[in-house]
Amino acid sequence: LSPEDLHRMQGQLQRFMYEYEFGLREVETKISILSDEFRHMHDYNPIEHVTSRVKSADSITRKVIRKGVAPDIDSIRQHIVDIAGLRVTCSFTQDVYLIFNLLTKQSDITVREVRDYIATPKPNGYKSLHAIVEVPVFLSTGTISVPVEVQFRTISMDFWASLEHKIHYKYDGNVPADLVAELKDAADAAQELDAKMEALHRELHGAR
Ligand code: 0O2
Repeated sequence: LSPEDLHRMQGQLQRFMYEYEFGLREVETKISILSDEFRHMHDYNPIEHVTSRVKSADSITRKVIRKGVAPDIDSIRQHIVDIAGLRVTCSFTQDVYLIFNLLTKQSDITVREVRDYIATPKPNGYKSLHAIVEVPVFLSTGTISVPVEVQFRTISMDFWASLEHKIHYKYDGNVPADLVAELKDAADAAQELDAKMEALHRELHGAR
């Protein structure tokens, strides 16, 4: 590769990553507006906290290899749809669906895919509502449509997932069977807690 080729590739890669960064900012703004509206104009904010990240080049490469995607920018753009990711943690399960609906019904949002791991949890106990949404980003060169993965979950689902992720990482994916079973028990306990807390919350709001 000539220095010019390298320079061109570097520019392409930089532009590629910025596009996801911009898409992420658009969706983040939408969630943050909803959060502020609930906080200031209603008596209750269903959004507890929001985190976001653009997948690292290292992590994109691992996923490209794992999924057998051709290593060129167009194929990666088409097949790796969680390069921009947002995690919205809500108070209760009903809030998860409320915020999901409020985001996905916005007229500039296109829903590309929904995976409801709350209705159908993964065998290990993982629960979350995932949506791949496409958002327009208005650049000087024209409008692009950027996919963003939004994960919606409750505090207890988030607590469970972050511990499970650490354990999964520590054992490099080969988690011992007894730990897997304990994690599944913990997921069931988290679900029970969610149901109890939500019932209390409904009572409180009913009383008002
Ligand atoms: P990271 O580091 O969070 O980005 P596919 O291979 O397409 O069937 P894919 O793309 O992994 O599945 O999609 P899926 O199953 O919807 O999961 C996407 C993301 O959800 C993961 O991203 C995790 O963030 C989260 N997730 C899914 N399953 C689990 C789980 O069992 N435990 C935990 N803790 N998180 C989970 P990445 O890319 O794996 O990782």
